[in-house]
Amino acid sequence: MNVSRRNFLASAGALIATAASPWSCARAMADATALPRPTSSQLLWQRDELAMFVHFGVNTYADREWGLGNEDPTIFNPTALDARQWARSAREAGARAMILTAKHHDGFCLFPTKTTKHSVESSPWRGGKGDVVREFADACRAENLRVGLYCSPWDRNSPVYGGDHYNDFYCEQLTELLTRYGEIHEMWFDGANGEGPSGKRQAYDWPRIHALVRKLQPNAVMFSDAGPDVRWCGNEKGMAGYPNWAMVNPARVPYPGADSPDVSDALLHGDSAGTIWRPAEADVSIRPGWFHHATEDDKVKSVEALNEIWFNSVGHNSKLLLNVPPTREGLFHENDVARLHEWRTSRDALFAHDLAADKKVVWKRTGERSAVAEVDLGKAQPVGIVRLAEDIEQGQRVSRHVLHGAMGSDWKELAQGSTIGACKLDRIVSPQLRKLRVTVLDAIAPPLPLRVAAYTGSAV
Ligand code: FUL
Repeated sequence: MNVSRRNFLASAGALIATAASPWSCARAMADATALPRPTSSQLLWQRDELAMFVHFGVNTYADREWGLGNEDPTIFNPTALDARQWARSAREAGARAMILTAKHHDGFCLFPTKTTKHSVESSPWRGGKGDVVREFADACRAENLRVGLYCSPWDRNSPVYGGDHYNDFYCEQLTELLTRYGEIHEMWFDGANGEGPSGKRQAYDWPRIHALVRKLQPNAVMFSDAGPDVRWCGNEKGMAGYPNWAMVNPARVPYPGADSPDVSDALLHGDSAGTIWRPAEADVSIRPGWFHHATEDDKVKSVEALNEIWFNSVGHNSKLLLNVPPTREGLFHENDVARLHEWRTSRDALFAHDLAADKKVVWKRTGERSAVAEVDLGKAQPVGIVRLAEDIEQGQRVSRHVLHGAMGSDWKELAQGSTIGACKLDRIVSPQLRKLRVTVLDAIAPPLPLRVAAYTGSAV
């Protein structure tokens, strides 16, 4: 098994802590007209902020994280599957998209397929006539969520895996998934890659796979460690790096299956000099595992832990993909549903009222790559969270900034930072404040007016 990604995952936590200094020296000024910019699909994707991940399949019944590929398909038998319950919980938690594991590494397909018998058709569920992907897609649309699908390139069941025909087999599965279920917003390509049943590893034909997705679903974004549209944030803790640029240097982030050098820095931080817009997606499970295990029912992450993840993912210019795994019944567990509700209530309280919403942000360029934004909140009040945003449609520019607050003319430093991008959240400790000032100290292209929001930030 290729363990390179696994080893990398293990070390990712440490890497976050020792990330390159955010104050590292400024790059040469970029040509603003040549700055990478997001496509409309990437913009839509990022503005969702939160998507829900759903890991479900034979692993749910075998009580495993990685199936071996030889699981008996008859073990798949949800007694009360209700995709609408998943979608409702996701929407109520504030998610705007949901991604299902249509096929995990074990090769079992949650949809009927011409490519293999290793699917729901060979299970007793709905008499072998069921289609989880169909129920999932319908439920997402009913709850106003965008639909995303995960189809593992690594397949431990397929007899053709590791040979010339696997790319045909995989492209046929993708064609089924991308032509039957309406508009797909995100296609998720996992980075884990090991041997199939023949003992061989597979060389994936990524150019062919990407061209197929583009042809069948031109508005979908494709995720993998290396994109092409959305990159992995470099760990499975939901913690984006900081600084975090939406741009990358494509030569530094190889596609899944390729033997990768140490790509941690490139994934965690992106690259201020990168030539491609490829923002980071931060994935994490609400429980220790990606699949449901009854032994983890009391290990659902706390509201505090989820908020910490929020500040380090969405608050670090990333999108958050939070996994909630259905049980053997085919339902989100009541503990997870309750926690999602509590978390939503907490976030609503934290971000209830933007104290700067109707206030003018006075913006002044102070140099080629520096500027100041100042906002008067009208009266002294407690401020616990400041949210900054660049107009990323014009590219990401700010590389160093500092936040000050004042009651009158006595400015106190509240926070320092590097990148801003689509969203930078700072939790600040201050007595009451009347004014906020953001000083852009450096940027890779002339900085553009920032959006500034301020919240009392008291959680319930
Ligand atoms: C990893 C996989 O190996 C896990 O099982 C899970 O699907 C996670 C999201 O990605 O690479």
